[in-house]
Amino acid sequence: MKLMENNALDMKKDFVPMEQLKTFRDEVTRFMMTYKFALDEMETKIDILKQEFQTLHDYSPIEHTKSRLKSPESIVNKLVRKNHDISLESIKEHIRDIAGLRITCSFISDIYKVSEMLQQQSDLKVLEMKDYIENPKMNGYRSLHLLIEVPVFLSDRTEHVCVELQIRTIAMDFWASLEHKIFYKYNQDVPGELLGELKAAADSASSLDLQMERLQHEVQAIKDAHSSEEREMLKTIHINGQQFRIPGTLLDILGQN
Ligand code: 0O2
Repeated sequence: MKLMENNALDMKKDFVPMEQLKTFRDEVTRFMMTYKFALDEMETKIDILKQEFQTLHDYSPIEHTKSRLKSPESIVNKLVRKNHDISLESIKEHIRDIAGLRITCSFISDIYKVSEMLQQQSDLKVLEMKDYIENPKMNGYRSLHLLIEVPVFLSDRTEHVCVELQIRTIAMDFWASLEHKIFYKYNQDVPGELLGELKAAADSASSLDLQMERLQHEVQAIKDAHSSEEREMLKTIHINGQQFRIPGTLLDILGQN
């Protein structure tokens, strides 16, 4: 079992020197820290987008975010499952979802808006994109997955760290968390009848998303019509060389129209 390239712990020995253990612990801590920093950076980016949208448009395409670092136990389990070496190099190369960030949006169009905004950021590199909304999984799972490389600037070097981003609607998220729980409850051997019900629930969630999207467009169209009506009702007047936009009805009352 290879734990580290240069400081491999010899598991066959009865005892491992304390110094070697400490060095290993420090290396693992340093390694995991870069993933935490990458997550912090991504969360800040998302928060900026959220605040900017909220301020400028009185609305945000991002409902909420949730981040997690994969536990060392699941990292090792995944390496074993995939038949890879157990070393920091191997983890870096093969486990690309150590840092995970989930963004929940209200509408499907918001998912693509958020993905687009992140892809335009020059310091981020999209390594892979899986669109399970266009192409849902057989079980009904839908979500947009992006694998993003984030530069993390440390005191003595820059690390390029992978973050797995899952962007989904509230309905998609509701379904995925329930499906995940059921999967684990049945130890991954879910009865066929339940799988059928889950697929039907995924279809309902998908219809709900489409219906909400249509409603949102209708509400937006009404809002746009209102604001253009309001704009039309405003009249321009000039006082002391300055231009003012005043409601026409107010000017009527003042006898200025
Ligand atoms: P966890 O505990 O959420 O991290 P990979 O296994 O990551 O190397 P894969 O399977 O091609 O490669 O990755 P993919 O398709 O991008 O999916 C990775 C993650 O998406 C999963 O991580 C889940 O979080 C989520 N996911 C994918 N398919 C499903 C699904 O059918 N149901 C649910 N509920 N979630 C799904 P992990 O590592 O499986 O788990």
